[in-house]
Amino acid sequence: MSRTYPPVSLIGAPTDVGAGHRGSRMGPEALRIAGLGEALIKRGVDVIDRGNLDGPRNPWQKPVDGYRHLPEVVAWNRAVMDAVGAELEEGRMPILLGGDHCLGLGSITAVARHCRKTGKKLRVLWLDAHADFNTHQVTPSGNVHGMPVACLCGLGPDALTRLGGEAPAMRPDEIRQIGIRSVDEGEKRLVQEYGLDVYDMRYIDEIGMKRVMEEALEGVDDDTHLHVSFDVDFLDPSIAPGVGTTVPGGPNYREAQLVMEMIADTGRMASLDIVELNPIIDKRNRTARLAVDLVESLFGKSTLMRD
Ligand code: 5AB
Ligand code: MN
Ligand code: MN
Ligand code: MN
Repeated sequence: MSRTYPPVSLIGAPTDVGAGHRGSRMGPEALRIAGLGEALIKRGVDVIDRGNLDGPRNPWQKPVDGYRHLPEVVAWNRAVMDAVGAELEEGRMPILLGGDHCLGLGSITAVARHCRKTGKKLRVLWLDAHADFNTHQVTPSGNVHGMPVACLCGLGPDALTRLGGEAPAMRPDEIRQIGIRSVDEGEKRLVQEYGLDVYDMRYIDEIGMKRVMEEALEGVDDDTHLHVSFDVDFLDPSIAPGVGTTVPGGPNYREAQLVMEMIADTGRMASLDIVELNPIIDKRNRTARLAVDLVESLFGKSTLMRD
C-alpha cells in the first residue's frame, strides 16, 4: 500500500488528574520507549516529537461538588487544546500521548473548532470500554475521565463545555463509540437521551467487527476529518493489562487490528489520541508495545498489499 500520510506531531500530556488511578502520567514516555516515533518513521511518515506539555501536578484530592481536580483538569485541557490546534493550523496530524482520557475533551474541542473553520465534516471514533458520558450528578467516582464525551456534547460545567468558546463543541451525531461494555446507571439514561451511536460488545459479538466498522465509518468521505480517540482499555485486558480501569470482554488482537486497518483504508484519519495507558500496572511495557503495533496498522501496515 503506497498511501502517503500527513506529517505527524507527537504531543505528550503527562497527567492523570482526571483518573482514579495514578500512573497514566507516565503514558507518553512508555509509548516513546515502545518505539512509537520510530515505527511511524519506518512507515515513511514525517514525525516531530514536540515533547511534553506542562501543567499542574495531581493534587490527589477527593471530589468537590462531583468533580475531582476540576481546576487542574481545565488547565491540562487548555494546554492540550492549544497544542492540538496549533498542529492542525500547520497542516500536521496531532497525536496526543496521554495521559488520562479527560484530555480527549481538549483534543477534540480543538479538532471540532478546526472543522468549523475549514468546513470539514467531523467524525469521531471513540474506541473505549466506557461511554465517558457521566455528569457530576450521576458520576460514581467524580473522575473527569468518565465525562469528556458529555462535556463535548455540552453537558457539564462551563469551564469544560466552553473550553473552545462555544458550547456544545460537537453534536452527538458526530461520534461513534466502539467496544463499549461498561456504562453506569445514570450514564445509560443520558447516552440514550442524547442518542449516541454506541456499538457495544454485544452488538460486535452479534454482527461482527467488520460490519460494525462499515457502519461506524458510513458517510466518511473526502470532506471528513476523522478523529480517533483510542482509550487503551478498549482492548481486552488479557492482551492489554496496562490500564487503570480494565473491563473483561473486549476486542481481541485480531478484532482490534481490523478496526485499525479499516480506519487506515479510509485514508481520512487526521488526528489521534492514545490515552489511559498506565505503565505502573503494565507488564514489561507490553500494553505500550501493543498500542504501537495497533498504531502501525492505523498507518497502513497490513499483511499483504491490498490496493
Ligand atoms: B475512561 C466510570 N464510568 O465514570 C467512572 O477510562 C469509569 O476514560 C470511567 O473510559 C472510565 O468513574 C474512564 C466508572
Ligand atoms: Mn475513556
Ligand atoms: Mn475507558
Ligand atoms: Mn480508564
